[in-house]
Order: sequence, then C-alpha cells, then structure tokens
Amino acid sequence: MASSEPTPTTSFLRDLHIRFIENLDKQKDSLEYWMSEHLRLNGVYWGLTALALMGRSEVLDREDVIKYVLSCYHDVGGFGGHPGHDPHLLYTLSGIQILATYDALDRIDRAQVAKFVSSLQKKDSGAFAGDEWGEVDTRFSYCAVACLSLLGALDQIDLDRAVAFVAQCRNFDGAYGSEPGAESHAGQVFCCVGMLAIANRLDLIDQDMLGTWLADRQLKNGGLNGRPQKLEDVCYSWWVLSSLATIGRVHWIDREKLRGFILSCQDPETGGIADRAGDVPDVFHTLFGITGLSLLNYENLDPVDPVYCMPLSVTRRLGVARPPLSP
Ligand code: GRG
Repeated sequence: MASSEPTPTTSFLRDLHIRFIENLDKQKDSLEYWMSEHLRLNGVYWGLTALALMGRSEVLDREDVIKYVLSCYHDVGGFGGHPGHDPHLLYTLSGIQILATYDALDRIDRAQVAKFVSSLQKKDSGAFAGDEWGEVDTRFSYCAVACLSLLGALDQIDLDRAVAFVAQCRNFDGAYGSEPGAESHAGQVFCCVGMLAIANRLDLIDQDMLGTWLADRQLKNGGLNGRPQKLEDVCYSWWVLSSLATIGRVHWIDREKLRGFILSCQDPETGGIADRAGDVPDVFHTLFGITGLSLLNYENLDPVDPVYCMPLSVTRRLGVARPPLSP
C-alpha cells in the first residue's frame, strides 16, 4: 500500500542546517522575523552556537555580530533582546556567551556588567530577579552565575545564599522547579544543576534520584519530554541530557533511540530541526537538537559544555569548564 508519510530522515543534514542558519537573517519580510524581534539576541546566540558546534562559525561575520551585540547593550550594564529593548538577564547571558565565543569580552565594561548582574540578587532569599521588575525564577539564578563565571566575577554576589535558594527548589522527586514548591520541569532542572555546578555544589543534588527522574523522561519513540505526561520535544534533548551529563549519567537513556528521534525532526527540504517530526523548524530547536547529538557523541560535532551550552573549547579557554562527574 502506498503511503503519503514522509520517509524519516536518518542521516544528519549538516550542510542544510548551516544554510538554514545562514539564511535566518535574510527573511526580513516574514512575520516570524518581526514577531521574534524581542528574542533576536538569543537567536543570534542559538545560531552562532549551532554553527560553532558544526565547525562553521565563520558563516556569520564576526565583526557584524559583535557590533549587533554591542548595540543591545545599556550603560547600566545589561543587554536587551534587540536595540531599544530593556535589559534583562536572559539577554545579558546571550550577549556574554556570544562575545566569549568570539574571544571579545574585552569589548565591554566587564565590571559594569557584573554590577548589573549582582544588583539583581535579592538580599533576603539569595534568589535573582531577571530585571528591575523583580520576577524571581531559577532561570535567573542560572543566568546570573553563568554570566559572572564567564566574566570571572563570581565574587560579586552572595554565592552561598544564591545556592541556598536553588537548593530550596528541589522537590520530593529529586528534580527542580522555578521557585520553592513549583512543579519539577526539565528546563528548570538544567538551570538548577548548571547553577550548582558553577557554584561547585553538585553535592547538594540527590544524583541517583534526579538521574532516575531525568531518564524517565524518555518516551517509547526515543524522544524526551520535560515532565511526566507531556509530549516529547527536541529541546529536551538538551535540558534533560545536559543535566544527565553534568551528573555523569548520560548512559541512563537509550542513546541510539534519542539520536533517531532528533534526526527524524530535521526538515529535509529547508534544513533546520523542529520540536517534533513534520513541524516547522526553528533556530531554537536546531541548536538543541545539535547540542543533544553532540552530547551523545554522534555526527562528528564539536563537544558542547553541558553547563554553559557553549563549545567546550571556549569554556576551556576561559578556564570555567568542569570535568563531568563519574557515576
Ligand atoms: C544557556 C541554554 C541556555 C539557557 C539559559 C533561559 C534558560 C537559561 C533556560 C530555560 C530553561 C527552560 C525553562 C526551558 C523550558 C523551555 C520550554 C520548552 C518550556 C515549555 O514549557 P511548557 O509547559 O512545555 O509549554 P511542556 O513540554 O512542559 O508541555
């Protein structure tokens, strides 16, 4: 019987993915381009990191990208998602990651950026707000310590209090949420594990219990979800797998099945990777499919740092890479 189902893609479409990212900035007449303006700096980080892991960062013009990053900078020390957008930790981290990848951190006033980041720590709880409006979330604890670590300025905050806040976000299942008592979610697990790794406090994690929760995220089709009873999504190939890598337990999932799932989400016509097979690809899922494959050691990709989501060569150069724990 003839089937209209597309044949699943089983090889890694490196050249198409490179072209997909290269073309992203040439779609200025598309609605998506304008709708994603507030995330543009994140998008540049996602695209550059994916290209770097494929060994092709020169596809983007270094000086143009640096100029764009600097145009998102505010004198207060933070970066916005696009010129004219308010500064926030989410974009400040992307700005720092891009500059660090290009070995261009000397192009900013590092002390001023560190001042902006440390100003967002709450004196009482040790938590971080993302910006002056004050919303607190473990994502921002991660962004803050990752920025400061990349800048060599971790001594600018009360690290013990920051750690205590994240430790309080651990749930009965060994995983972590966005604030104390909030549901465990793999995205927040990445942030909390990464934050604790940077603070050198992985001892606070129940690594077997967390490893079991993370490994349970793999579904029959090989994909990973972000919490129980939810659908698989390529981005969890990063949030889940990087956390497993940091606690030395990548081998607790079926690597071959996850590889098959990620490859099936590639778009064989346009390049790029989608959240699920047959959906429209985007640069966010393209990065996290590629970082997942890198952590799995497939496709001859450059190694990714599971804590910083940057090429390991960059975090090694900066002296912040940590060896993974052995189980
Ligand atoms: C340097 C990689 C990097 C990140 C910076 C912002 C941040 C730090 C981390 C975000 C972590 C996070 C919360 C990821 C989850 C993203 C996501 C797909 C959320 C979707 O949530 P739901 O509830 O999806 O819509 P589910 O899958 O639970 O149905």
